[in-house]
Amino acid sequence: MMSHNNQFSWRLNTRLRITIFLLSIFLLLTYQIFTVDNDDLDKPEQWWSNTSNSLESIDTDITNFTELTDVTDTTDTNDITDTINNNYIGKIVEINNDITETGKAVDTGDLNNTQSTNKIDFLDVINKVSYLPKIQSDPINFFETPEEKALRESRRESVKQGFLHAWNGYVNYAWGSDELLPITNSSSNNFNGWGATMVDALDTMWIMDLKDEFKSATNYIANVDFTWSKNDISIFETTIRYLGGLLSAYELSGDEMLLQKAKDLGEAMIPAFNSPTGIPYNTWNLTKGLTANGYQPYSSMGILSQAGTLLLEYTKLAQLTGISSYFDKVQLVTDVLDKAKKSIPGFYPLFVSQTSGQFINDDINFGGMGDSFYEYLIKEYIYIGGAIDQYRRMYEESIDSMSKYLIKKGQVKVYPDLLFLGSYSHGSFVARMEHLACFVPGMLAIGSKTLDRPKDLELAIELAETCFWAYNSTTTGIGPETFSFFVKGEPIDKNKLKLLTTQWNNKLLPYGVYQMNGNYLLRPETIESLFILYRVTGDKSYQEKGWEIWQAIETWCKTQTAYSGLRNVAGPNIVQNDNMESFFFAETLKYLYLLFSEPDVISLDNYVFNTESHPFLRMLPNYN
Ligand code: DMJ
Repeated sequence: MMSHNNQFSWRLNTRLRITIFLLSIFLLLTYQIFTVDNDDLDKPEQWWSNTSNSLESIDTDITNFTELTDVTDTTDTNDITDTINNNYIGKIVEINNDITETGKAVDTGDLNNTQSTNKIDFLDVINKVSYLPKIQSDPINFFETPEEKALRESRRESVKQGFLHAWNGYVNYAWGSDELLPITNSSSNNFNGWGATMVDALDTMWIMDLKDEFKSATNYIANVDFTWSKNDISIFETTIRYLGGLLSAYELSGDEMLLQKAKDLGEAMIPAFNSPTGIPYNTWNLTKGLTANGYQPYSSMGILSQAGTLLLEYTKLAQLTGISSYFDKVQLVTDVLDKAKKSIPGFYPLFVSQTSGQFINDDINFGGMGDSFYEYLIKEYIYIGGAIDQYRRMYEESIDSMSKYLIKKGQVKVYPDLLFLGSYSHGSFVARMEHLACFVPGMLAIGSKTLDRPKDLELAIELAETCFWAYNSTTTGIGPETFSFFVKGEPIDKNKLKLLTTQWNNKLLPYGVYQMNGNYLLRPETIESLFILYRVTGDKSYQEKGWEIWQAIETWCKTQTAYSGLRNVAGPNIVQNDNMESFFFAETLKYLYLLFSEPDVISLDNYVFNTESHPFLRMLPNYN
């Protein structure tokens, strides 16, 4: 036992440590808030490049209104469709037992209690696949003159060269690691060190006809063991980046090794679904999870987007392997979320208990933690050719509520009708929009065509305008991670307004915005929506917008060896963050490349993209 004196000095010590810690945070924040740097605007900088001003360099006179949040956070393949569908239809069999066995070491309660009563049979799903209305605009709308064609192709080539620049940086300095740190030319391993960039980039390389690069990557991947993990892995990130990447690269190339790896990985993650309700744990240790002693995941609080964004990947795995229980796992998650109590129809709160299957809070967001759950409702419906009506119903309810409660006009002088997508917390509207939410216009557009909801397309076009406007309203031409806006009719404090107007005029903040998190993580969402709207409407102005964004990325994010995210998208001194997410290869560059490709390259009428932009072939009716 600890003596009284020891206890006392231990407490004193702890208090002293806490005081020192709080004092350092206070000093650091004071330093950030009161220091201003006026370097020139010419080129991006590395935030640590000058140790004496590294902190102030991310601050400008917008500091008072800017959150300083950390950065933590062709081949024509159409003919492959039939081959794949024909190959696997015969193999659909029930082997549920094998799969639940794997997770038996984990104490997860009585799973039978929560199994869906009206279990949907995967064979039945396959038999009910039907043709859905076309998503892409009539080919005639894509007509171009020879000059327009030449321009488009030169832009596409520019994106391809950008990809090669980034890829070569990865090959030279980070080969085999998850991601390249593009300024220090070192690497990071936040995704279990399986080579996240390599897997995420595979299908983009195939689409760009970079077959040599594709081959060297698959040679490496052939020796990666996807069945173990050093630490806990994120089930969501592993599914969307690795599993999605392997599956789509397999569908495009037909390389059986990739399907085998996808199966290894998909199977290895199955125990994470063995919670009392079937809602997967957010993180899982593949190795410890299989030991006899079992493994206790640290969180019993499921995150909506993480639980709901495994649907496409596991349904595709079921289709390609013939193991229908992969589908059962994810269908059960949908059923639990569908049945859980909600205060507003179609609004699914961000946290859900894996034990009770009920929602924990009432926060609603189409940005972080909510986003891809909604995206997958309509995408699963499209992928399975409308075979399960539940997905249409859930999606339509959500979009109706989103349109009713979360869309507001802002106070942007030159665009008085600009619409913003906010969120909902504790019963009130939150006037804050996220870059992540800029996938919504694309989602609305595909939903509008599929389900004949013309109003959704109008909203999609307006919201895409807002997302592009946010890019266009900063000194770099790149949009912020999040921003808080004034809602139409809301009074603005006169003193604040004076200061804000100066910042708005200098593009330090977008007009009508009073606070922003100026990080840019090389995110794709705005470009994704521009690409989808181009394919849905044939309107070439989306290509112009995408090109402007690509030029801004070239100017501000390019480094000697690759591309880097930014710590601020506005200000006199732009600072790079030495990070290149694997989704830059999977999504940002792919969507840009496709925006400048012929419309039948990865047509939205044949493919559905997973949330990491990995194209999956849609199921076709009567293929057996
Ligand atoms: C990607 O990993 C996926 O698009 C995910 O759904 C959301 N965030 C990133 C890209 O920003």
